[in-house]
Amino acid sequence: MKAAAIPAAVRKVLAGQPVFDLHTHLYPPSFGTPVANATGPTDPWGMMLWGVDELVTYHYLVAELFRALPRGALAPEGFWKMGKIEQADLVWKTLFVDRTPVSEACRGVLTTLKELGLDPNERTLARYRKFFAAQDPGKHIGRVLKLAGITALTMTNDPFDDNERERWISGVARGDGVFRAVLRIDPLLLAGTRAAEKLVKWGYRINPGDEGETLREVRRFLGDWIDRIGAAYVAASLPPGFRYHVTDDDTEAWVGEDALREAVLPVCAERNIPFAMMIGVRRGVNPELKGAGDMGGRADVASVATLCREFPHNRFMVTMLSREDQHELAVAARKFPNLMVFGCWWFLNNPSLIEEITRMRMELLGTSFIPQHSDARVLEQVIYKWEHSREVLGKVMAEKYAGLVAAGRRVTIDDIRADAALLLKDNALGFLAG
Ligand code: HDL
Ligand code: ZN
Repeated sequence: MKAAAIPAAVRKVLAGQPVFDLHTHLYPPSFGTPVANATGPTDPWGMMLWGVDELVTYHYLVAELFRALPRGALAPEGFWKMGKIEQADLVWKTLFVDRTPVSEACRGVLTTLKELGLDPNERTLARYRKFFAAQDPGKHIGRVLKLAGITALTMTNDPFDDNERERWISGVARGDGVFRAVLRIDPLLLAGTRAAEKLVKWGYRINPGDEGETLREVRRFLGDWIDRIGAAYVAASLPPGFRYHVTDDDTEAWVGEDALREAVLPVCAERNIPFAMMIGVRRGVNPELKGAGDMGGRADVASVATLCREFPHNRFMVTMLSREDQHELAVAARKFPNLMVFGCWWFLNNPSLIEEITRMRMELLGTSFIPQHSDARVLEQVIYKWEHSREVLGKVMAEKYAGLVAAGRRVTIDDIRADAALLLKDNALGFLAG
């Protein structure tokens, strides 16, 4: 292929390459939807978030709202007391009308509206609301996933969340071939006492006086839920202070170390599924902002390396929140084939950082990494998150192919197709399969 033809070929191949979205907070209609719509009643705690009011009140935009409002004009608690419609109207006016929506989260809403055939220049949400109110959730999901080019994705399924747990226990919630389940276990590692109280309530024998029995019961709990939901993998988000150093002078024993070593990793190995660690989140630095109140911090890549070395029969998927940790993590992945680096997580999911990180990863790891996940919380976000990421990935791939041509290596359309399939789907599916 002529070098000049490569960029366009890459763009075309990526646009047509189906994606497996490795981490989202999306759910099918069986999990309930809080929006009154053409086909169903409202379910106030429904988990399938979709439509323009959810898009516009995404917690990324809530954080940006409070930076744009005049200081003192509205306290967060006043915002939380508003209804969803009122909140969305305020966000739209403040960030999209009174100001130029140049942030990535704002641009994302506009890309999504455009791809759905709506005019992103409306001064109010009225026309958008009319469009979404006329959609049937099931059909709308199909259309949105097609626009995003997603053939399957994983949910985030947290048995410690009573709302979600009840939906599984009652049998209404279920994963399927498109919405794959993932067992999310943060409280087990981060809030052992609270988790133990819940496990006892659910019938697991947690006995502070008998660690062996307790760990056996934690393993039983994990196995029960992996089987109940058909988990593709087990996941936890971890703070910057997460450490795992199995050394004689280990002075940095970390809260969840026993549960991790004696329960989570043995069960994942036994079930032949990966454990995903999303490391570096500092929760609630501004609790007034609720879901918008988290930030990140530098974490410890040596702990990831120790786990990969100490548990060669486990597979680890790792994403880290700090830009400064990305290079060290990619180097760690060079040392351990049982370590799969994935995504540009949360505050890294911006074009400038996706480009920097993807370029660095491709230079160190070739095509043996998973460049992106959407982390979408609202259904339609996958449209922009994947459109924007494909654009950046394509730019980096074309640049690397140009380097190959300069080195005398021919690049064919089959090369591009094979690489796109690995990066957007097959690396993830292959790592999940074992
Ligand atoms: O813990 C997580 O899974 C994070 O992705 C959080 O959900 C975060 O709030 C988020 O939405 N990131 O995009
Ligand atoms: Zn997430």
